[in-house]
Amino acid sequence: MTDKQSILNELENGVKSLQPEMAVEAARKAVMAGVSPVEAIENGLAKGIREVGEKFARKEMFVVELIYAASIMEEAIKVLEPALKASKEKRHSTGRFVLGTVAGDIHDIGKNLVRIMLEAGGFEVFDIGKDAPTENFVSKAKEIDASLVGASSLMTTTVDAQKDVVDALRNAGIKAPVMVGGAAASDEWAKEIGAIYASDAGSAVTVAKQLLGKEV
Ligand code: B1M
Repeated sequence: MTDKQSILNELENGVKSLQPEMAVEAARKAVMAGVSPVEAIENGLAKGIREVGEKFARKEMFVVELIYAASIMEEAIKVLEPALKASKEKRHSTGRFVLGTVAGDIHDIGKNLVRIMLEAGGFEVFDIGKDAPTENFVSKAKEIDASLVGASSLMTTTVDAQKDVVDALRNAGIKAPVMVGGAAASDEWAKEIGAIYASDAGSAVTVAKQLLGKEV
């Protein structure tokens, strides 16, 4: 097995077998070995947390274990974050992006990755946090004259709040394109509510740049 593959396996296993030392140490190894931080997250840590999510859904894991696995993933991401930010060096402002997780939803690991990648891509990101009331998307977009607004939702029970965000922005006369993402969103859903879908943090940057007519 290649070094890279064994590091990715350790990242995945550290999260899914609830071993923080393994995940954090593997993140350090990934940085030392020059493994792309995006790959370390997507093909390592995120694979582990999704497996935890599946076990949770099958009632093979408790919510405390889900919370613990998420905290392990966050610790390992902290180790990867400097490499992630350095992976793209453009520092001029590509656009002003309001980003949040919709009302009722406290999942923010994916949203935070989107923020990091957008910042690395040169966007000024105004992160309004998780469980963000719809009005906050509108007020922040007005305040900063946003070029784009992004709403993350991980749950089927909160995905409708993405539509609320689009509707509230349009009612307030704000024309900035709205990007939606997260496990509960899809391309079809985005089209239905007048938004644009991005499936992961990398494509969020590509899609955002395309929307603003910037070089990808
Ligand atoms: Co919970 N949770 N969770 N959870 N959790 C899910 C979403 C669930 C699918 C698990 C399951 O049952 N299989 C399920 C939802 C079911 C449904 O849809 N109805 C669920 C549930 C039920 C819950 C609770 C209700 C559990 C409970 O308390 N009984 C509760 C929710 C409370 C609430 O929000 N009000 C809850 C809580 C939690 C934790 C706090 C323990 C933790 C979150 C910690 C945190 O975020 N700080 C957690 C976790 C970790 C998950 C799973 C396992 C993993 C989510 C994650 O971080 N993935 C999740 C299962 C799953 O998603 N398969 C699950 C890794 C992350 C990198 O991926 O977030 O998809 P993701 O982000 C990606 C893309 O989606 C995309 O880019 C990211 C990076 O590539 N993306 C965007 C995300 N946002 C984007 C925005 C964009 C563009 C792209 O533009 C704006």
